[in-house]
Amino acid sequence: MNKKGVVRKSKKTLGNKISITLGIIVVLLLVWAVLHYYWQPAKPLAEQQVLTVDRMVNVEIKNLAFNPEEVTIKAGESVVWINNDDMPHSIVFDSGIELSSPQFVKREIYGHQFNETGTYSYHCGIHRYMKGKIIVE
Ligand SMILES: [Cu+2]
Repeated sequence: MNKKGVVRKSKKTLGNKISITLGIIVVLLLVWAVLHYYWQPAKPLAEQQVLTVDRMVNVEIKNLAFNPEEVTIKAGESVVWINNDDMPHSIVFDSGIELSSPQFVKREIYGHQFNETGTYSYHCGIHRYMKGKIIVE
């Protein structure tokens, strides 16, 4: 009787330990899932490209539009977008290559140096109807 009792008790304790361990694992997984979903570290803008100030053309983003919408520059020159809207925007080339900026908010800027000639159509990655064009001669 006694032995059976001891065995039963230890089984119960083992079961409790397993449940607690599983509980902790489930909680940790949930915490990880939430963090993984919400925590996306933004790449520092400065790290992406170093620009020269020989010639920079500014494009203001205001009222969900790029102004000026079309800009002509020479190869090697840069375009700097200045967000003056109360919402985030981004710069994404229509071609899907070469340029895809992170989202940047009011009073933040994003710059890109254009070294290759060509016509670069772009849009905002968030508001796809916002369109602009950079012509590099
Ligand atoms: Cu936008």
